Amino acid sequence: MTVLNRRRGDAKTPPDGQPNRRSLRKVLVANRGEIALRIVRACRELGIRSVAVYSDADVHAPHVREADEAVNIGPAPAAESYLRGDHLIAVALEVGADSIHPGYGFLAEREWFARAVRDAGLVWIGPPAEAIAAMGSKTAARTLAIAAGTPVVPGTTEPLRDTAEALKLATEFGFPVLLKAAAGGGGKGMRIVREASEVESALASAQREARNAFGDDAVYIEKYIEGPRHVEIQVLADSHGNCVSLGERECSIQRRHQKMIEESPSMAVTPELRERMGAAAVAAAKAAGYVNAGTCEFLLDAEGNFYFLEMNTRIQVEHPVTELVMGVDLVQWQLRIAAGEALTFTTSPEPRGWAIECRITSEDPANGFLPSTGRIDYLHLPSGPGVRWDGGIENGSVVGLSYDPMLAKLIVFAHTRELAITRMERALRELVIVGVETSREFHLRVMADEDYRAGRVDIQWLEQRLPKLLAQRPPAETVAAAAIAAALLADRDQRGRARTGGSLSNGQAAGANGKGVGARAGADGASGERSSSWSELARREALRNG
Ligand code: MV4
Repeated sequence: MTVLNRRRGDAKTPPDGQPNRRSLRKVLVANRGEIALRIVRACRELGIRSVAVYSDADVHAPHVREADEAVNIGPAPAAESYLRGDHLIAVALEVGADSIHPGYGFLAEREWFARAVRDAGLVWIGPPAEAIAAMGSKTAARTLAIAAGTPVVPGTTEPLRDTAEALKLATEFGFPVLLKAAAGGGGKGMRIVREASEVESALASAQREARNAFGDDAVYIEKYIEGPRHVEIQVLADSHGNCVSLGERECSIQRRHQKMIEESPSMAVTPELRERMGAAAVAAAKAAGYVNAGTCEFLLDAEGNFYFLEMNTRIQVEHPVTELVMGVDLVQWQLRIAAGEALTFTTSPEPRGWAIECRITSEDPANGFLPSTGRIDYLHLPSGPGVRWDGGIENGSVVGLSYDPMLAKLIVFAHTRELAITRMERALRELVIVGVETSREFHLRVMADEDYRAGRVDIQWLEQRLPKLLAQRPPAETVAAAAIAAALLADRDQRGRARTGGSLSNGQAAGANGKGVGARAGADGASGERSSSWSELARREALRNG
């Protein structure tokens, strides 16, 4: 294509020898939702222009409004919009962007995209394509880690040839073993094997699943580690050879390989262990020629042994907990590193205080975490001391099924873990989302759980605990709030304004402090007349149902 208005960054080196950060002038943000907004905000703080892209489903999305410019990139399905790398590069060149930030998901860890961005003369705000490729193959990543002296789970670095070889190795490592897809991630193509008789069928099904999911049936074998925690180490590496670790994140609270709650630091990590895990992560990153922000995932067993699993070559969803306890803006650093700046610190900071993140998703925990859709009819965000909201929704946002159900992240920061939990409970109570089911109530129950409060968690904890968590009766306030939500929507429907579609039936478990909704409705409504009758209706409805 013909490239018009193409502007390159000056990339001048000022007298102090530091490349000028203004060598990034305009960033195309190749993502949506909360992370797109997070990147737009970092750009604004650094004086860099931002260009949002949006599908037809995201015309009114906050990231579109907050960016300096925005370009429509096609229909709602990601395959026809956010995943069209060739088109995104063409758009970047057309609008005179000098760089692309991929966020997480979508194209963030596609080697070919990182390469194509670079080949188009644009700056890729992420690690080199070669590092993405090296870490993309789990067996190649293991080979790198071993060479770097980073501990890995006992196992192979070559794909299994056949059942006989698998049997021989399983016997050598001892059952149980885990078969894993070399191209894997997210648990696909993974099989636990507890005895010799299961090896043949487990290998066949792991290979079949790997071929279907990744177009590559290579499967390797590891000793299965029982009941570990998932602890990951954040690293930042610049293009001048500096690489630092930024402490750990405890990510054990997950369901079906989807993290739900993360925190930093981890209860299970002592300063001495942090230093060793940090050094191991930095060694693995250096072996991969890593530059920019990245994360090494480890399993940490009950005896304090840690094993490298894989490296995520992107900014991660849960990066804010690290930002809060380390006092480092990771997304700003991604931009500054891509602009050629050197890190201004070369030793790891000590974590200060405690941070917890809850992922607010449009899923219904009471209904098998079924994705919920609808219009956000009412949104009230928590605030006050130590509260951060990284969100991609607002009043009126329509939540569909085209994208990931994560709507936002609620992150809190406090002096101690106990105070952080209390603060998270307080913030979750302030949060009101009416129109779609969300994970809010689920998070409140975890915060109240005695195992969670004691820090007694591992990667199996949540799935084992779910029946107990879900069996609880909803607190009275939730029932009252559901009544209020129903009343608010009924009132609006009655007035024939802002038709709410299917959200009336959806609004049921929208919950929060019932009194609060009623009181706030008065301040939020467009006219005094309407809002006073809202709160009146809501109050009567709550009294009737309570
Ligand atoms: C393991 C493991 C136990 N032993 N490897 C899951 C996805 C992929 N990232 C690696 N995974 C695991 N690898 C050995 N040798 C347990 C898991 C695992 C897991 C890891 C991290 C977070 C959640 C998990 C849930 C189930 C299994």
